[in-house]
Parts: sequence; C-alpha cells; structure tokens
Amino acid sequence: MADRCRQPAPAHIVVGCGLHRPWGVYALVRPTGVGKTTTTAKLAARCVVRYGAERLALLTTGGYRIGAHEQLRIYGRILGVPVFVVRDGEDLRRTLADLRDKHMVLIDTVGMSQRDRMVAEQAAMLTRSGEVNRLLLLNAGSRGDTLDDVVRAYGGEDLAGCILTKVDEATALAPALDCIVRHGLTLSYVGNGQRVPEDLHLPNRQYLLHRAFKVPSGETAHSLRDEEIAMSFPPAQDAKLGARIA
Ligand SMILES: Nc1nc2c(ncn2[C@@H]2O[C@H](COP(=O)(O)OP(=O)(O)OP(=O)(O)O)[C@@H](O)[C@H]2O)c(=O)[nH]1
Ligand SMILES: [Mg+2]
Repeated sequence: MADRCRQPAPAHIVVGCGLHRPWGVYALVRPTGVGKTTTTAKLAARCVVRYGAERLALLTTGGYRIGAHEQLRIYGRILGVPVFVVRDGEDLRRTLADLRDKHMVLIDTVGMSQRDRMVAEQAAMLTRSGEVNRLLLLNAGSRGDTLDDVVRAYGGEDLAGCILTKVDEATALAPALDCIVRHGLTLSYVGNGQRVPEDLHLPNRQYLLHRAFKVPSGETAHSLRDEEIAMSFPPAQDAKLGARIA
C-alpha cells in the first residue's frame, strides 16, 4: 500500500455504485468509533428490504470494548437477522461455511487503533478465510495524514472499496477525497448522519466536488490569513517564488 502513495494519482475520484457485487461476504474495517456498527446496520437494512431478512446474517469479531457485540445484536433483533460472534480465524471459517446459503453476510469488526498490532492479525484472519471482501471506513472529518495512516494500516488487494462516514460533521471534505483519490480507492457509499438506514447514500460526484471546494464561511483559527500564507513557504522556495513573481 505504501507503494501506491508513490504511484501517480488517478485523475479523478472512482465513484462506485454501492457494493461491487450485491452478494457475498463483506467486512467493515477501521479504527474505533468511525461508524462501523451503524454502517453495518444501514447496509443490513437495505439488504433486508431487497432480499429479505432470512437471506442475511451478521457477524462480529472479538475486540476490547465492553458492549460492542450487544450494539449489533440490538440491530439484528430489530431487523430479524441472526448475529454471530466469531472469536478467531477458525471460528470465522466454520461460521462462514455454515452460512453458505445466505445471500449476504456482513461482518462488523470491532474497532482498534490503526497502530495496534492486532490490526494485522485481524486482516490476516479475514484474508485467510478466502472469501471476505473488506470495506474500509474513513471518517470524513479526519486529517489527511491520519487518513493516510489508516489506509496504510488497513489497505490491501482484498479491499473492495471504502465508505466515507460522518460527512455531515466534516467542515472540509478535501482531505478525505484527496486521500481516496491518491490511494486509488473506490468510494462505495457515503454516510451523512446517525439515522439507520436513511443516512447512507451512493456517492454523488457533483455534491462531493462542491463540498471539497467549498470555502468555509467565516474566519476560524484554522484558516490562513493572507499574510500567513507566505509564512508557510520555506525560505528557499520563498526566494524562488519571489524571483518568479518579480
Ligand atoms: N454524525 C454522524 N454520526 C455517525 C455517523 N455514523 C455513525 N455515527 C455515530 O458515531 C458513533 C459511533 O458509531 P459506531 O457505529 O458505534 O462506530 P464503530 O466504528 O462501530 O465503533 P467501535 O465499534 O467502538 O469501533 C455513534 O454515535 C453513531 O451514531 C455519521 O455518518 N454521521
Ligand atoms: Mg462498533
């Protein structure tokens, strides 16, 4: 994935139309609190409407947070969909084999920091099972370098796409879209609120570009004043720039 950073950036954002295949096994991955469980429930509700509750199963992987599994169980109960907790790779393989007849299986991975060594173990567990497509969740409000760090930790060939969450909370979308474009990820969905299932949408290129280039209204401590822009150039570049302008 680090190599992808050095490749020339694609010229445009690759906008997907939902899941690349409307069936199969999908695991939602990313660090803590990005909205994995909420997005799993949003996707599950769509699947129930389209194919029926009996065609879907929900899985959750082990993690540190107390109550993490309970949250998914509640959504499962509301939707009438069974929820399974898997402890390790062998358990995952066995459970997926038992669920072969399902149209779709959604796996809500319990969040952990991208710097946690368990990330690699969790990715290996999902990859080893052979049939899991991973969807990477990115918080639209995160800084660009944090998002790069996340993509490096969670990226990989088996990544089916990414979902941009919390678009409603982000003051600027440019860092997230820039990260998605540079890493060549496919944007599958956009999450813009807490409501299940309403706040999940297919990406709209015009809307995203509008938000990316929108100038924030009002002056904030984080926006540069005219005289501060010059200070952000290193002296050597500043001199060259001055020469070009003169
Ligand atoms: N504003 C906003 N809030 C969201 C969105 N998606 C999820 N949330 C909220 O973010 C919080 C965390 O969501 P979860 O779905 O529990 O996140 P998670 O990634 O499963 O968290 P962990 O399992 O602890 O890693 C909840 O309060 C959600 O309602 C979104 O698109 N916009
Ligand atoms: Mg969760």
